[in-house]
Amino acid sequence: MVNWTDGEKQHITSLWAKVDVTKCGGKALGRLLIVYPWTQRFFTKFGDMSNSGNVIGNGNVVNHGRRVLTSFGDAATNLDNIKKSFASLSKLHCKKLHVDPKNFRLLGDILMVVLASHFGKDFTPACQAAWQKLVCVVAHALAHEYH
Ligand code: HEG
Repeated sequence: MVNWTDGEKQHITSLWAKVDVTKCGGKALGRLLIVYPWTQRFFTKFGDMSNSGNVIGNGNVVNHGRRVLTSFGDAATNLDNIKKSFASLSKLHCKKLHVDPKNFRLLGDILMVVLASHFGKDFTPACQAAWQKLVCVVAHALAHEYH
């Protein structure tokens, strides 16, 4: 079980309260698909993603990005129960979607870049540290039910 200090909890919940899940979720998934193009293979039904403009403007990417970041937010608001709350999603990504769990870490690191560019100087080093821990814990929880 992961331990969170009061300071970490504070950094995570106060930033999360300001996150726009549509804007940041769409950007994070869009950037994942551009920066690591092999991730597009999971989303062939999203349509044309032949260049970065098509990915960023793609409504399916924005919708799914919002869904993913909203789900990620369940971790931010439920820090002491992350593994349990992601158990069924972990099974889904393993057994049905066949997503390589390395991709969870990649998405987490991309989310960090998106948050940094969105919040600028408000994304202090201490806040970054708390969020880096969170993205790692989420990636770990999502990989937990893999076999
Ligand atoms: Mg996943 C579906 C959450 C990373 C590929 N993802 C979903 C769903 C959620 C979710 C909530 C909908 C589940 C449902 O329909 O019941 N995903 C989620 C989180 C994270 C993540 C929280 C990481 C933080 N997903 C992720 C990554 C990939 C991926 C990195 C692939 C590179 N997810 C994926 C696919 C689907 C979902 C292919 C199904 C999309 C669909 O068919 O609608």
